[in-house]
Amino acid sequence: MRRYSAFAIAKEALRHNTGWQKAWRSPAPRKKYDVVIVGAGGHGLATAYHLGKNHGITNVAVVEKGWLGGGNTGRNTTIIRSNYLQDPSAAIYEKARSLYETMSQDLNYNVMFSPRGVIMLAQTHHEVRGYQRTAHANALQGVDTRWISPAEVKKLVPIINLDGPRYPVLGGLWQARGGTARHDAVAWGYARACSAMGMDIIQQCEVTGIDSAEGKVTGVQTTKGQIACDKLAMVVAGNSGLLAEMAGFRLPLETVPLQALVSEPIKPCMDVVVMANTVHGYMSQSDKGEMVIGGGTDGHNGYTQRGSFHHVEETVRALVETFPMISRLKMLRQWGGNVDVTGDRSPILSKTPLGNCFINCGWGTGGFKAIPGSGWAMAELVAKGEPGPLTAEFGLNRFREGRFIDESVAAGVAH
Ligand code: FAD
Ligand code: PYC
Repeated sequence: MRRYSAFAIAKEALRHNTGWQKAWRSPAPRKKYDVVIVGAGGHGLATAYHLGKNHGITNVAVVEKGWLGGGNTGRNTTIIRSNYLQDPSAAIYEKARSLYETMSQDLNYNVMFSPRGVIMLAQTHHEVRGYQRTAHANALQGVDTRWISPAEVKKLVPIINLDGPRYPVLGGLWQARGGTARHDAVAWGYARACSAMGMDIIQQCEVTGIDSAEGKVTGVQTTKGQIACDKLAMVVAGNSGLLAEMAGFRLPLETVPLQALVSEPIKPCMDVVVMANTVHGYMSQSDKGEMVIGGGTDGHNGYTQRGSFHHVEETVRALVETFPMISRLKMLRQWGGNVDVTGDRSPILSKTPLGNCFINCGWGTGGFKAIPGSGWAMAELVAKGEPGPLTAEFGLNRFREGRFIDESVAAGVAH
């Protein structure tokens, strides 16, 4: 792989950009791989990357039914934070956040990580107590967050209205090192690095069946033919239930639409991310100037990668009290994804009833921020066949044993 650098840009400028290579190869599938990963979203690609980088396993195929990053990874609102309540969550999300800090250098690809800070507003007394508790938990976990007063909120977000008649701002949970990153670039950067390690990323290749014998996976049936493998990792977010059904087991999650929208671009007016969870809305400003806005999940199951229009209206209506200026903005575009939500709002990184088959899912409305940590942890699980420190608590068995990791508040987005 040719490195991207200032020198490479200058050299290409002199020869009219004729020397750039494709960022990744698009090979036909081989007959067999050591590991097949289903799903070329951020989590699948990060798993492949860390299999190669941390464990030296490069005979890997990442099989994608559409185009890489075309699932939730390319549809999310890119908020990165690690201010969760429970210790296992703080560990994996903080690992991820710290990996985001060096991701552009590690991948030699600019993922535009912008640690601009994230505030979760407290707009009820219940939320004040909840976020103060999270701040204490985070202090013990080594996660850098703190409770801030309404005056500090106003200083960070001059456009905010603190004195809404229904939901005044009573303070907030502030994570200065949280922020955003360019979602497509995360997928593209991993894809390029995986391809350079010799891995095959096979797009337009849907897995339609799973072959097994004597309790073990032997391969997958795809729209590009049968592919044999020694190990299989399912990393398909909102399609996890469908893949599990092909493999003959069930998952404790449901798939629901989650939508977002952007306004027309305006001048810079807000340089932090604000989440207003009581009213189910959140907002940041993109580098292009659009206000990026999202809300809670739609109230029905769905696989269509779009949501219902009334939800857009409800989200904007909820935010207008706290951000009156958005009443003057036009919506530029709106889209939806399918998120996989578990009962305790925590992910599943787990062995499955099939011996050499592993699953990574259940990130729900909040998995973009987790991509590098999840890839790191999932690679360890697949390579060693047993959970490591970051995945130990996130197994499927927790639902049978009642060891839930309740993150219904820290998940941030209502579902
Ligand atoms: P995906 O990116 O969905 O990748 C799974 C891939 O599997 C897809 O590309 C799909 O095509 C492929 N696939 C499925 N079935 C098959 C098959 N049979 N064969 C082959 N391939 C298959 N998280 C945050 O942390 N911060 C946010 O601000 C945030 N905002 C969000 C806003 C919206 C509107 C949405 C929808 C989500 C948001 N999320 C956010 C959640 C986040 O996007 C997801 O948790 C994360 O992207 C999941 O990544 P993934 O790689 O697991 O899944
Ligand atoms: O998990 O922080 C999050 C989030 C914000 C918007 C959607 N998910």
